[in-house]
Amino acid sequence: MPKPSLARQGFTLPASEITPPQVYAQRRQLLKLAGAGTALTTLSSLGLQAQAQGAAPATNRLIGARSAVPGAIAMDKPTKVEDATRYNNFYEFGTDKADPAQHAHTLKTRPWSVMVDGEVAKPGRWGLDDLLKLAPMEERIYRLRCVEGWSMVIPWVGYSLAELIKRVEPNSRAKFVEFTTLADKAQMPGLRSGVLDWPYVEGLRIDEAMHPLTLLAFGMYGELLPKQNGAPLRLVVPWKYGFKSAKSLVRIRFVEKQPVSSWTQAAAQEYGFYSNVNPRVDHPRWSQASERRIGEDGLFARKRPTLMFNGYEAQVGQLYAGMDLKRFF
Ligand SMILES: Nc1nc2c(c(=O)[nH]1)N[C@H]1C(S)=C(S)[C@@H](COP(=O)(O)O)O[C@H]1N2
Ligand SMILES: [Mo]
Repeated sequence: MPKPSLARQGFTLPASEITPPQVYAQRRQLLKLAGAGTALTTLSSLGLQAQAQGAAPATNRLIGARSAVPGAIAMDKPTKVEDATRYNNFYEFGTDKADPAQHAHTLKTRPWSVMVDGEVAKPGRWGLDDLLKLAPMEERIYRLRCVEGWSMVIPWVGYSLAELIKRVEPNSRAKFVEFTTLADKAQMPGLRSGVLDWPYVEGLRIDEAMHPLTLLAFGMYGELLPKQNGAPLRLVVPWKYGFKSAKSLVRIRFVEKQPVSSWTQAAAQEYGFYSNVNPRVDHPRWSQASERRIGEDGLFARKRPTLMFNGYEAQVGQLYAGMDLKRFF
């Protein structure tokens, strides 16, 4: 194979803008070795060229620096990546846990953009590449507790949603944030079912959305998000039941009135707006006092006590001071 020129390998591209420093350094090292005539693959350099042209990167790597946000690194053992990518809730691809891994390959994640609008000084449409370089990528190891009674521990890669919110300058009428996710029948076979009103909509109070633990995630386990986990970007709100963590976001809207989430719309008695993880407020049809950690103790064991605010009480308890959490469930 002829040796490509340095320029063709991407040396002249300003890749440091979109690539985390460690990865960038590793790529440069690879490129040097390739230039020196070794048999190393040029996948990395092809990736740089593809990214510069706005196409999908040839590498899935997405590395984040360990987050310094208080509470961002759970000490629990991370769930096996095989479990986190094969046991999913993503109803747009079917309601069985195995459906998303099987069907989400039809999701087209590029080109992708997110409309950020409503009560802000700077509304606009954000392209995925601009979002990827908006703030430094961090690794956050969060517990995720599904309302169904199971939990996982996932090393996400992303940055605080607050980074984006600050840039669009919400005005004084922006009391809540509404999140809307993709609903495209051509890509999502689950939309044929009426289990929810599509698109999937979720909401947060503005102070919840601004909390540093509220994550805009682009990756997990050191790679871009798998489609079944909500590629190319999703919300992760670790102290709330998993359904608040909306996948494959297409719109973030700042509003004055409390949004109606898809789950509240479907069953208001069962899924309130707040949806904070709370072992003392049972779901009308089952207890929320304990949970089964996926990958532990056999499939039907439910032995871990569920923690108030999923274990994030020290960080987020103040947001709900004085509120009756049985009423605002
Ligand atoms: N768009 C969309 N987002 C969604 C869902 C969904 O069905 N559609 N399911 C939610 C639920 S109930 C949970 S528990 C988490 C699961 O995320 P994971 O599959 O990455 O673990 O995604 C949430 N986000
Ligand atoms: Mo869930």
